[in-house]
Amino acid sequence: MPITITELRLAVVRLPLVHAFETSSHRKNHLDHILVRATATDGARRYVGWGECASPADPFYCGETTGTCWQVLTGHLAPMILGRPWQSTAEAAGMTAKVAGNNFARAGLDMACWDLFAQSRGMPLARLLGPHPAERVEAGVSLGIEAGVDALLAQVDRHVRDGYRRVKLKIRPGWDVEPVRAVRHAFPSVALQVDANGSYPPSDRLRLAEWVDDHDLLMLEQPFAADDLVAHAELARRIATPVCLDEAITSVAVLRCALALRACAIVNVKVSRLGGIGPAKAVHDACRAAGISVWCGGMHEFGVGRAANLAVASLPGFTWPSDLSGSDKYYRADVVTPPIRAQAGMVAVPLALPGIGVTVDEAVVHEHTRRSRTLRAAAYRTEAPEGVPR
Ligand code: OSB
Ligand code: MG
Repeated sequence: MPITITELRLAVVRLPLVHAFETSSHRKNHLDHILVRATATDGARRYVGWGECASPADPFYCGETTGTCWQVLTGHLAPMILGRPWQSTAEAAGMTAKVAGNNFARAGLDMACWDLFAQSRGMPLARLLGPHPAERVEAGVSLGIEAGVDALLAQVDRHVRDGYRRVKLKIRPGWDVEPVRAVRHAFPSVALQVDANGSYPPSDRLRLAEWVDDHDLLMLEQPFAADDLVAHAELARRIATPVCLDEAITSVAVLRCALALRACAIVNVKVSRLGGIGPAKAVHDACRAAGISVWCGGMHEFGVGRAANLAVASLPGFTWPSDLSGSDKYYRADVVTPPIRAQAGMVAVPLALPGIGVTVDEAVVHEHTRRSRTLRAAAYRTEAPEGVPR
């Protein structure tokens, strides 16, 4: 029976970070993500599905921000889907297909649709995606830029002691070979990789080629700007360390360009960056067909987005360790129960419940909500006013 979304409740939820996170472009002490709560019916039963827009607040990772996601969700995506029945997640995605770009905004709604659909089928999301989901995914930590090498070594030490076996370091010009050498020296057996978030100019490729191969790195992620596939291809020819693309891969079509140019050997699959679970699975499938390995990246998701990431990461092409950590690496209190935790460097895929497989604690959501709005199908023009519920 078709599913119709009757109400969408959007909330900007702020969670403080346990430890400030700095990348090549910005430093953060808290994150504002938009939670999407979709109420739907299939005629017989009522469902509540959840999604998360994990957009950074500032347009440094990509062009989107929390503000643009809010605008696009409330002004465009929500009106396109509210009150209109759909039979499949592809049909639901098709309803908003004429919106160009805005993948983070789209991902929040797409995730909620997959949650609703999986619940209506009585299936955990991971099982809906593939017949043989992995029961657990290899975890990993992504460590930000620290004030100095000693502070970074302390962070690596803490997480290795917690059981994480794979560590990703953020690098940028001026913070690269020295911290990487120090971490490799202190942790000779840790699986190590680096992520530059596009911070190197293409003219730095000879300098990069001089040091990257000397530290037994699993991969070098996105050294150059998102749209500079040629620079990545030229570097990939010069170094033995595999080049991985993150920001660059925004669709299956761009992935095909990257593969045609041999710009990468590995792809970081992110549900948020790709615009949802459907496109993330499509990129996984295309990589698998092309013999390219993938792994699951993240955007510091709260429990909702993290659960969806875990379901996607249970697909068979995810062969490298992920950026999925226990939520306690980021947040003191998360918005879902049971809390997502890493054990001995692995995170369990939620497989016990239908849908995304975690329960949202609405009291916690409410407590941390900065702004909210409810949009309804039947009375769209008389939607609830915007406000902070308190
Ligand atoms: O480039 O992978 C990235 C976080 C925010 C923005 C970009 C990135 C990241 C991470 C963190 O590396 C991954 C995570 O722990 O969720
Ligand atoms: Mg990255």
